Amino acid sequence: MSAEERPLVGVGALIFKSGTHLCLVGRRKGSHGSGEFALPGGHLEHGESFEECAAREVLEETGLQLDTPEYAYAVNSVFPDSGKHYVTVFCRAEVPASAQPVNCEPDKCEGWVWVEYSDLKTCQPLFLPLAKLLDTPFRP
Ligand code: 8DG
Ligand code: MG
Ligand code: MG
Repeated sequence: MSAEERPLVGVGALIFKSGTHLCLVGRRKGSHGSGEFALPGGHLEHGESFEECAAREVLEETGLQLDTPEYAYAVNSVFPDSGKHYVTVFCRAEVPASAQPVNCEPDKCEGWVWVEYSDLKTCQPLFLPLAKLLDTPFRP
């Protein structure tokens, strides 16, 4: 196995509207999993903590500032089509109920919507790491 084939680390952000279990999801565009619903997130960069990565990706993708993202859960995914292997670390954070997400990267996402965590299964098709998270015991 070459270094390129080794698993990559992805970070997904569970952003909850304060005092609710509404979290932010969007349909992916222009990359693997195009058309699938995923959380804001991206690759962990060299030297970054999970929480720093979550805050950076969320700011880049939604314009929202996360005060204190916290580790929530991790899943292991091998994408059947591409063979890509990701370890995904999910971090959670709350934003004020008045927070307005912006679709800052419209080439990568069709737009952000608030969905009740327990209804995320109805956002089909789901990006594999998110589908895996919903099958774990994690609950907000
Ligand atoms: P980057 O490559 O600039 O770091 O990030 P990006 O441009 O935001 O790419 P991305 O496709 O959103 O994220 C990079 C990879 O992270 C993605 O191909 C697979 C992995 N990833 C997970 N879980 C999640 C998730 O929940 N959301 C997102 N957006 N990516 C995830 O493993
Ligand atoms: Mg992303
Ligand atoms: Mg990104």
